[in-house]
Amino acid sequence: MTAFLIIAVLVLVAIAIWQMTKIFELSQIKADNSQIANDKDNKYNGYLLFAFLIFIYGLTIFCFWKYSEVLLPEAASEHGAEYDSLMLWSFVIIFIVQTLTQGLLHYFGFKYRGVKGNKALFFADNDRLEFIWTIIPVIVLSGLILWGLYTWTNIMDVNDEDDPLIVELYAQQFNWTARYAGDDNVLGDANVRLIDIDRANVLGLDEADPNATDDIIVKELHLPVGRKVNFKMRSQDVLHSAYMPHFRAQMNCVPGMITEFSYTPIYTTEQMRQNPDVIDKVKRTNAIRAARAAKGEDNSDPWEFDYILLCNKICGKSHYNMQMKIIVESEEDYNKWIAEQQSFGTTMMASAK
Ligand SMILES: [Cu+2]
Repeated sequence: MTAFLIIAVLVLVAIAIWQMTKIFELSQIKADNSQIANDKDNKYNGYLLFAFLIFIYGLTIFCFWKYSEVLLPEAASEHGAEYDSLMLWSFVIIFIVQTLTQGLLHYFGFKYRGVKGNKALFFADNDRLEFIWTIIPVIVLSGLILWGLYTWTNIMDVNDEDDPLIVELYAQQFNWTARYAGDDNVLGDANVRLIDIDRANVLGLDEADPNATDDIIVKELHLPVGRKVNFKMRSQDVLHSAYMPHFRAQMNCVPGMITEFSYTPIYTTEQMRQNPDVIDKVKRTNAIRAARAAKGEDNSDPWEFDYILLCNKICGKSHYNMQMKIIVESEEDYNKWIAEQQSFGTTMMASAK
C-alpha cells in the first residue's frame, strides 16, 4: 500500500512539473526571442550608459568626500612642497581630462545609439581634428615631463658641498639599522661578508678602516632640523625600499650596491604634532583605538604621531612591520642624543674583553 502511494505521489509530481513547464513555455511565446537588438533595447542601453556615467561621477565625489582625510599631511622636508605641487597638478589635469572624456564618451554613446534608419555623423579623415587632439596632449605631457625632470634633478641632489649629515640606512629582513658617520662625518667601509654577530659587528664594518671607529650604530633615527641629510642605503638580503612618507622620500635598497637620497627636514617632530591635519588624524585614530579598548581588543593604546621609516618593497612575510621611528629635533637635542650613543670602536673593545 505504501509503495503504491509513493508511486502515485511521484507520478503526480511528475505531471505537475510537466504542466508547469508547459505554462512557462506558453508565457514565453509573446516575448521577442530575437537575438538582434531592437530600438527598445538600444534605448535601454543608452539610458544605462547615462546611469553608469552618473555612477562613476558619484563614486569620484564620494571618494573625495570620504577619503581626502587619509592623505599625508604637509611635507616635512624642503623639497616636499615642490614634489607635492607636481603631484597635485598631475592629478588636476588627469581629473579634468577624465571628467570631460568620460562625459563625452557616454553622451555620444547615447546620442548615436542604434535607431532604425539612424546613421552616426562621422569623418573618414579630418586633419584639423587630428592635429588638435595630438598637439594638446603633446604640449601638456611635455610640460609635465619637463617639470618632472626638473623637480627630479632638484630632489636627487645628493652632493655634499653644504656639509650634510651622512647617515647609512641598512635594510635586512625585517628591520632597519641606522649608522651615523661620527665626528669625521665619513662612514667607514663595510661589507656584508664582514658581519660578525658574535662580536656585535652587525653591519659588517671594516675594523681596519679608521673611519669606522667613530661610526655610531642605532635603532632609532634622530635628525637635526634644518640640516641636509645624505642617506646611503644598503641591503643585506633582498630588495627593500626606504620610504619616509612625511619627507616625500623613497629609495630602493639594493643588495651589493649603495643607493642615495637626500633631504632637509624642516619641522621637528614636536612641530609636526601641532599640524592641524596631524592633530585630526591622531584624534580619529585614537577614537578607533578607544573603541577597541572598550571591547578589550589589542592595539588599543593611545597613539602619538611620529615620523616613520617604512619598507616599501614586499620583501617577505614580516615586510608589513619593517619600520623605524624617526625623531626630528633641534640641533641642540640632536647633539645631546648623539653624544650619549656608543661608537663602533667602543662596542668592539667591549666585546673583545
Ligand atoms: Cu623590506
